[in-house]
Amino acid sequence: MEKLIITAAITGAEVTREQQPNLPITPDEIAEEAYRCYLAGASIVHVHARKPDGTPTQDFEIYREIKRKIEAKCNIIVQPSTGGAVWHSIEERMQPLYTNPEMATLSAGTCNFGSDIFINPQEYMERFAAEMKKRGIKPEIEIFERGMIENALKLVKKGLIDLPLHFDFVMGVPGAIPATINDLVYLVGCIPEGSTWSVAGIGRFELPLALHAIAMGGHVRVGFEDNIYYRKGELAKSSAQLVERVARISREFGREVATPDEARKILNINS
Ligand code: KMH
Ligand code: ZN
Repeated sequence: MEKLIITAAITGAEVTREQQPNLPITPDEIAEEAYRCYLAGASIVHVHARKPDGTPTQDFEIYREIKRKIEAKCNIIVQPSTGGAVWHSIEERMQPLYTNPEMATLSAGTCNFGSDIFINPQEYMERFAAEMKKRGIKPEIEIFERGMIENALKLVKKGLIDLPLHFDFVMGVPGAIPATINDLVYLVGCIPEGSTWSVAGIGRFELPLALHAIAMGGHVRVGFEDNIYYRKGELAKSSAQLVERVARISREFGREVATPDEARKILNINS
């Protein structure tokens, strides 16, 4: 089986310090945690920027500083968010692309997001995709609902993204696709042959879905953006602790963990 790519989603836009005291917020904290996740076995770090007071921001300068600081420490793939927070404008959400990362997220449709709406109409998807294509950035297609796979295929037809695609199934967001094994198997069956995929299970679904992805030949995303607990009632010490557990289980299962350069090969990222 292909080596396992572990993505560490270390900050997100929603989690607060009140909920998770070890949440990295400043560029220094984010870079330090990205490095710890790299040492624990992550080959991609999914990043969201925050202002010093913890407010989510899509500010270009902050993303550039985060990227520079992570790259000074290790060769992990830096994957900024174009999703931002639900209230960010398209212009704000585009900003991290201007730092020319190797990879970035591209959410493939609109969905409920708790009591909010995560808005991704056709125009947004096309603008993100076109900018990524222009800059040679590998999109990670974020799938929160089944129909979003069709939206991604439409972008392929329009020549805005290229096969093979890499999908991330974000499962268990309240109001979007539930985090069941049946739903995961169904989604995997709906993507084009030759695609790669990872799964990000939200909250208590993170670990069971990760275990299934390891066995199914998919890849895994863990970290405070998706889940702040190590086990029921016990906060995780860090996202690196969550990465370390998945790496350990995968190796025990007989599936080695990919280095960043191996992940680049698997994902067809030419750097
Ligand atoms: N924070 C969510 C509204 C992404 O990073 O691309 C969107 C999100 C997806 O986290
Ligand atoms: Zn995100």
